[in-house]
Amino acid sequence: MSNILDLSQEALITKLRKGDLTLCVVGLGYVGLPLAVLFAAEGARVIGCDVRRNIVEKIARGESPIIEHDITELVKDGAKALESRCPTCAIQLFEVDGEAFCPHCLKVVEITGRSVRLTSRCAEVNLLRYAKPKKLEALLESSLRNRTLTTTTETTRAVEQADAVLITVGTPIDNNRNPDTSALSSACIQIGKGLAKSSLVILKSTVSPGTTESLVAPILAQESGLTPGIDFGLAHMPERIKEGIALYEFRTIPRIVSGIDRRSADAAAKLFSLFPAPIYIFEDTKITEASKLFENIYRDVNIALANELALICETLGLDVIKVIEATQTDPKTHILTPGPGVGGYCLPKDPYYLTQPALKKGFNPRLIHMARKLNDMMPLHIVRLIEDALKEVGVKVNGSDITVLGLAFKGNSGDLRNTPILPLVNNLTEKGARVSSYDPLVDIDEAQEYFDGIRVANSLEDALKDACCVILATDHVELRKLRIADLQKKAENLKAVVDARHVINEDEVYRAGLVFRGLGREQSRK
Ligand code: SAJ
Repeated sequence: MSNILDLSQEALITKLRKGDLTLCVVGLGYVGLPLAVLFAAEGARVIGCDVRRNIVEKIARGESPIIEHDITELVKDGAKALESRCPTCAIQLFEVDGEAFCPHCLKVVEITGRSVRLTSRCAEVNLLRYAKPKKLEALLESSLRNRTLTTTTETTRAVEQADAVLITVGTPIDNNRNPDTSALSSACIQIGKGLAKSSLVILKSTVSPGTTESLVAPILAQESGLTPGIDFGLAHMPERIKEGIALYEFRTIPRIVSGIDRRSADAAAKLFSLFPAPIYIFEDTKITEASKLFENIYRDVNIALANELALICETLGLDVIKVIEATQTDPKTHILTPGPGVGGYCLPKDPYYLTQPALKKGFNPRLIHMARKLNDMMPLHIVRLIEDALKEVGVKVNGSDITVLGLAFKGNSGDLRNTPILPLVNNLTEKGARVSSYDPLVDIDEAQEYFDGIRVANSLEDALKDACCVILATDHVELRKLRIADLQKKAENLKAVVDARHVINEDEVYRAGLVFRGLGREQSRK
């Protein structure tokens, strides 16, 4: 084994590409798996570890449990990378045939001077992306074939061979919203037992400030009998990638890193210099730990602001998206998009990794908790819009047939974790509605298990056949392209349409003689 802590950047990268360094990635989830595959694709010897045997076996067969497209492929298809960034997700914009678009939001962007305006129009070019094979699976398959990537459930045995260990396990919250670091602690025990002298451990999981020094370092030291900072390196480098564009963002998004000493931080920065993204080194692990939490809190609070503005617009008879589009022409103002709630693995729980330690020390954060509450009540607000629409057509929720289109927690993802559509649907079924659903991107069996009180159809036709009311709940490209005439053809009893994602043109709905309700829009034209 090499002493990865003292290699020059050039020597480290050369060894890595030649397969002379072994990396262990502990936790093969939405961050760990694409990261393991990308390192392996660059030639590194990677051992992916996970305690979930079914996931390890699935990956070993070349099946990726997650969908990731490589948008750098767009460039190969003739797209031009622009200098401007998307005002909503900050990703670099691209242009094809004179049309600028955000490859993450999948919307057309208008750029005029310093003003970058994300429109609600769907970018045609994204069909290119969807026509391609699942890129992560292609990379995974070649890494397995070349044996640059292997997988195991035996973390300690894998770590014994590793020059560097990347920890990418989940850090959830418990029922009292306190950070639950049990998975992290047990990963550290397994890692500590196999940790070799002169190796480097990089914590990538999102954690409360102080965790690297006060939880990870002592466990690793106790289990290995080695001294952190002397016998092995320990760094913290939070991950900023977004699901769906992880392969692109791993290479391009700026990173921050810190270590329990400068040598650890430097070694981690050298390892990640394999990717072209800039890396900023900070002196204290608490800074990078807290910074990751600031980023996600900023996003959650910004979405809560957008949601509150949407509620105000409904009251005043304004269209919130039209107002936000106007506001975005000011380069200093970036308001996110209102929606039926905030889901996914990170945003609903990360704020508590900062606020709970503050609460324990006597400070009660108000704004951050208020934003969480507001975002959490959005699914019930959508139910109110549904009830209101049904009332206008003289139908009671109890006994009505409602079809929900889109179940995933966000557009163009098949991920159901913490999806706000679950409380929305549960509330409708509690009120006696018969709910059918369709989502082109989720795994049907998984969705049926998750949404056990409703019917998860395997086609749009099947989901719509009895619908009296249709809810647009997730803004997948496929759903954004739906026309009201199509819906009416497939749902003969259709009376009302409720749009929680601002994907429907309400004039079309009214022209079709249907009742419409939309989040953040003028309510009823009666
Ligand atoms: N949402 C809105 N309006 C918006 C944006 C999002 O309602 O304008 C909703 C989505 O529908 C979804 C939820 O918020 O339900 C979260 O979606 P997201 O795209 O904002 O975030 P994630 O969970 O996919 O990823 C976030 C990102 N964090 C930030 O942008 C600060 C990502 O960069 C992080 O790496 C990730 O959390 C993480 O792992 O922490």
